Amino acid sequence: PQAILRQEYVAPGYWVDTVEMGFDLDLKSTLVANRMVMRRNHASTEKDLVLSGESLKLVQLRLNGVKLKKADYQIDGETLRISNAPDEVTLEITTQIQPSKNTSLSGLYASKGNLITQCEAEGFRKITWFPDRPDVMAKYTVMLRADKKKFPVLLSNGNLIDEGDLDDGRHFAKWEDPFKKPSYLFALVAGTLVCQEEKFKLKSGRKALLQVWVEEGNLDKTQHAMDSLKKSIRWDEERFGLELDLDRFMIVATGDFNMGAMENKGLNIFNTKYVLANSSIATDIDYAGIESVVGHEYFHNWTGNRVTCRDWFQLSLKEGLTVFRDQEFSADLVGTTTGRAVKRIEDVRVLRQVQFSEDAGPMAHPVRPDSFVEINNFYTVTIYEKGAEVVRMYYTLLGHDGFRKGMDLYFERHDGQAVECDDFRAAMADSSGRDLTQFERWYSQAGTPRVSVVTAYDAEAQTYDIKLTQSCPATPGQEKKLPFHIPVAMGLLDAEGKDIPLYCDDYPAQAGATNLVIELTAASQTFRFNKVASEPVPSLLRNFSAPVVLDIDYTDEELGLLFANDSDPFNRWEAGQRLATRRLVKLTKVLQTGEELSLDDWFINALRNTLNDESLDPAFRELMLTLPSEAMIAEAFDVVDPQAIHTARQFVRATITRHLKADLLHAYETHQTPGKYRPDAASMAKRSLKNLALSYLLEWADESTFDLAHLQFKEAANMTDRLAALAALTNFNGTEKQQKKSEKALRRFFKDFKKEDLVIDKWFMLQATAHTTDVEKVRELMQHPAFTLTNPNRARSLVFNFCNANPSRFHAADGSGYALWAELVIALNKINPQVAARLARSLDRWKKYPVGLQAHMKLALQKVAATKKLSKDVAEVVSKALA
Ligand code: BAL
Ligand code: ZN
Repeated sequence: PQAILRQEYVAPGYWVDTVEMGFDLDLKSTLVANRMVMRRNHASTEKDLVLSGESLKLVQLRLNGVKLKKADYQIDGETLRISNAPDEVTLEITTQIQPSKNTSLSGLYASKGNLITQCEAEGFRKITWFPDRPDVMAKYTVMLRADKKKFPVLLSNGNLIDEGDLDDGRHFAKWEDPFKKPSYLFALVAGTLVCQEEKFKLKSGRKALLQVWVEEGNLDKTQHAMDSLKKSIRWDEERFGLELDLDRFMIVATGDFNMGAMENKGLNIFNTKYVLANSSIATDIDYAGIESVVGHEYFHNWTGNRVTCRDWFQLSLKEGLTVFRDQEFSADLVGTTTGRAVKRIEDVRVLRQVQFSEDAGPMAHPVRPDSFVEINNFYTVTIYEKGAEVVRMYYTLLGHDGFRKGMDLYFERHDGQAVECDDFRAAMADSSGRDLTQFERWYSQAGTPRVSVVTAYDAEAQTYDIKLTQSCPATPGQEKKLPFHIPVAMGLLDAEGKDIPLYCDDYPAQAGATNLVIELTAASQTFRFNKVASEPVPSLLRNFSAPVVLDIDYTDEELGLLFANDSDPFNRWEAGQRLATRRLVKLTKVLQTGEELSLDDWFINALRNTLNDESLDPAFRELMLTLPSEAMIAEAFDVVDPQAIHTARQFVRATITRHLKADLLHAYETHQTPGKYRPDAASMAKRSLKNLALSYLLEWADESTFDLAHLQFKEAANMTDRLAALAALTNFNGTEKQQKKSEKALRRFFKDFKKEDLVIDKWFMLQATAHTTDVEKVRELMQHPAFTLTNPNRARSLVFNFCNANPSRFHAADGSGYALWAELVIALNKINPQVAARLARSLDRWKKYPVGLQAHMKLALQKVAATKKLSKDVAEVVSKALA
């Protein structure tokens, strides 16, 4: 398939001022009438009127009132072209579509008898012929007509301006969106739904109607989403001075959704996973996820909707910025310093594990890509999470107020426009008076930069030099990289672990500060610190101030000092991760030579001290005690041995438990949360430490710990505790009798929650990620009546989790995991190309494995590549992997 290039952007030949749509809705066949008032864009080199369409039956086409004959236009694949059209055009198009046959979940599709749309990025063209590109912004009026019994609720963007009954049991609703928008923000929902609603007073005094729409029977699960929405509205007013611009804001939940949620103007459509919660079905992690996704979609109303992207290469303009905003929202809601750090650590873990890996593989691309075959493949962790890191670096460089000034200027300049990443950077530069020219490389160069550190202390002169040298590995299409502008937040610790005042030659204005942001802009730079009385321990990249790998040779003692004392909680955690990784890597290598494994007491004692340090937030202690994941450990190797990594990590976990059993039991017992379930930060923190302790306790098994988990499973008053106990039981390597009990618990869980799709997803997920689950077991689970590939959540719960989160089983030596993967990618390709392409990415890093596994993986990739009727989504992923 043809790649689309950023450099070949051409402005649209015609603008669309207004769109009037009429829908005669039906699951099997929906008629769509679309009347567009268009005018020539004299500034464009494109002289034709060009529309996009996909899977549409064209019923009629009229231009300025005259019906067009076949000879008056050309259809070539997905493009409809009218040459020699006048400057002012009213185009009327009627199309027929078949929602119930649309399994791609893009465009207009059916979900449990309801009709739902998903138009980002290019789904609107599956509804009508349209200049379906984000720089064409128009005002929409939408008339929805449908059978009143089957579709009692009819929703679209903006305000409801009319509704009523029609003949034959049908009814209508007319919606008008007062804001012009790109077609990807169009939405409609029709069906049987109920809502929780509330009037909410905005800062200006205006009242907005807030609604959360769900299937009948789910109204007891909407309160948290509603609360999150109100918090989001308040936060954007307070932090960024941005108010909701609509009189009505709706959220609709559907169980059939490709993504997490979608920010359609005034009518957000969500995956049920990010709406439905109550204590019996949702875990603390679900509660936090809902809060952040509700925030994310709401924040898009300004960063994405009011100011949108000129083209899809600029996707990170809205996504990176909005992720940064939702991260800050969640952090502000917790409020405390360690609470913020916990959130930061969780975000960085995802970045490192998933984005760094993407950046090192065949799909590596810059935050602003230069080409794509299928834009849906570019809703990536690079665009989102690395994009958010890029925005965070402005924040670090310009400070809280400086960043806000930049945001204000961005909206002042670009409200109502479709713009580029460069425009955002210009707003940040112009508002602060800073030269951010070099900063552009964060958008144009792919790959994770490495910063290496060499230090030199001169006791006589009392100077301390930190030499930073940056490099960035080659990525597909980019051999050589130029230096990045890297903010390095840092401090220096004395022998007691206290921050010392900093006197850096390059930053005289900040003399005496204990925390400084030094800026690395050259390939190599030395920063001199004066008045340093004794050799310090450097704490660099505090709060993870840039998305880079920091290569620094610490001794265990230095890491121990940082782990116990660093005033920056992120770097405290980081020191612990370095200590653990060092040991895990060594043990993995020892395993490969067949020598005996051992773990030093010094490390175990450092963990013991942290576990028992009651002055520390339990959520922070949970993070400090959690070992790097198997995927993270794999990143430390050129050639990955998933089995050895798994065994090494299990050995460390079991050894920690053997030594810290009493401490873990104490933590377990003293962090209970009796009484009513509360999803507040303090209670969540307790549960996280308690359940971590439980999972450790079951690593060094005996009757009492098994019974502890079993009792927790049976008596849990909330899903967080129930699922944690069930996970511990499922992974427990015990006697036959105990295993029978664990299996019974799994069956019980299924029976108790069989009506709750989101809980059944968890049931599949637990088994998909269990150490005991091999390929055969996954095949068996796929035969379960509750399993289906057509529902993305269900497919992800079993298949994606097995392929991506159970490495030691997925990478079975006989290649059976890859054979299963190929079958499933091919099966999903027919059903839902977007979801198939996501699964296809599980083999991205195949060249990192031993040659024996590589051979199996290559065969599996080739099998997928050779499949007939391969979607361009999957074709792009596997062809890049094989390149
Ligand atoms: N725009 C797609 C879903 C999201 O990022 O909010
Ligand atoms: Zn987004």
